[in-house]
Amino acid sequence: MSLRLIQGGRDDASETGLLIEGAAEIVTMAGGLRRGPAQADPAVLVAGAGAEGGMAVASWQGRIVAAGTREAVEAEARAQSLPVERFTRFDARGGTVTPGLIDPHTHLLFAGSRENEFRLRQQGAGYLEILAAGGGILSTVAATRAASDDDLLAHGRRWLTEMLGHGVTTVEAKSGYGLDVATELRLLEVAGRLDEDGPVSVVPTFLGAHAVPAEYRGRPDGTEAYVASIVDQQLPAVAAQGRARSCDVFCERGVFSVEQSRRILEAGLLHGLEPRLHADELAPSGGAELAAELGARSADHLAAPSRAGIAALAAAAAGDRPVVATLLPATSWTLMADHYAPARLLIERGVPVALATDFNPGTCPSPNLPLVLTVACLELKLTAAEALAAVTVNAAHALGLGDEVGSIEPGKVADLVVWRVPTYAQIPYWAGADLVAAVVKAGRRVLVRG
Ligand code: IZC
Ligand code: ZN
Repeated sequence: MSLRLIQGGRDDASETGLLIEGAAEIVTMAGGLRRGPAQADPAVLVAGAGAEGGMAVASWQGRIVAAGTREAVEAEARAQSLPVERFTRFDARGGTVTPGLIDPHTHLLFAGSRENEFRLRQQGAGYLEILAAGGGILSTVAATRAASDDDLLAHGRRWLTEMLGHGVTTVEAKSGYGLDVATELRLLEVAGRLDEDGPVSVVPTFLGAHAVPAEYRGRPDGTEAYVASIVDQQLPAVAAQGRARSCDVFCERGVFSVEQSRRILEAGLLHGLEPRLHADELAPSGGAELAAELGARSADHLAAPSRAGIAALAAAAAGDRPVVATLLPATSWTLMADHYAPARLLIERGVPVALATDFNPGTCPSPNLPLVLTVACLELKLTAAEALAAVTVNAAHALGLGDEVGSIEPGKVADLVVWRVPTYAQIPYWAGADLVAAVVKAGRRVLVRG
């Protein structure tokens, strides 16, 4: 492939100032969290007739200075006494510039693969049936426990590089394939090291409550005993380590109950970890209701929420601490589900919607976030603008990073993608295509198509 990965690029002084020019459109996503009708507002700047130099974005020392016509952006930089003549220039060649994409729900770190389940599902096997038989998450846990830190780091680098190639500059990464103190800590440590290495930002989440591990399963009180071990052993160790920002639970009938999930998430809160949930992925399980009750940052999946769950999220959205509904339609697609998350209803009820890959070896073996946009448009009936808001500004809010990333506004981190299409509406349209011309991370070009 002809993409050039510029590793590091950190001490290139010429990139202290960067001016991207010649864009046909700049999707700024300015204006904060999107909900209701605003989900469809990309706050786009379009080159009018006679805008010589097209549309431009400038950044200085990693932060956005201005976006607009090239003339206006240069004038703003000068007004701030910045040496705009010495800025590195990058020609967007009539393409589209968006904020760097944010993937707010992945299980980035694991070992092995599960193509056998792919086949079993074609033959009609259900997700929880495969798990109960010791497959699914449990097979990945066995492989992950056996992997070395170096294996996990190499795996993480491989997939982060691929995500970057699809325009992704920030990725949430859950633990959850260790299910014991030592391996959960290892996974969070590897996620933290990948973040330090860059260029993609990695946000670690603790997911000890992903499944009940094999060693607890034979016991009559196995699930309760495992929940106690999360609360008494895993959470204190995770908090002491300091890598994870939030605590997640797979709250689903047949996995962890609402009551068990509440206990774990409340214990996490006491350790300073924000709650987020796998909610109602397979069946209405009270996950959406619990997310609203706890004021979670996000309720994820929601492929099968109850009416009461949707009402609870709508009520939270009307308040000052909305729960972001992070939908994962590529998972429903992989599971060959007959129902998808009620995205239109959520938007109608004012619930902010984000989208993520759910990248994992079982239910979404794809790291391609733009492809998720395509599935969201076709199956969730989102518009291109709604879908793009869902992987930029709303995804940033789902991770608690809304003040830093997710939009092109003065002062925010300059995470940008230059796309080889003249309008954002083509991003979900060219399904599975390789559309990225360049990626900028904190004002530095980290990927450029040669
Ligand atoms: O490995 O199956 N749903 N967790 C909850 C997953 C899917 C990932 C997996
Ligand atoms: Zn997940």
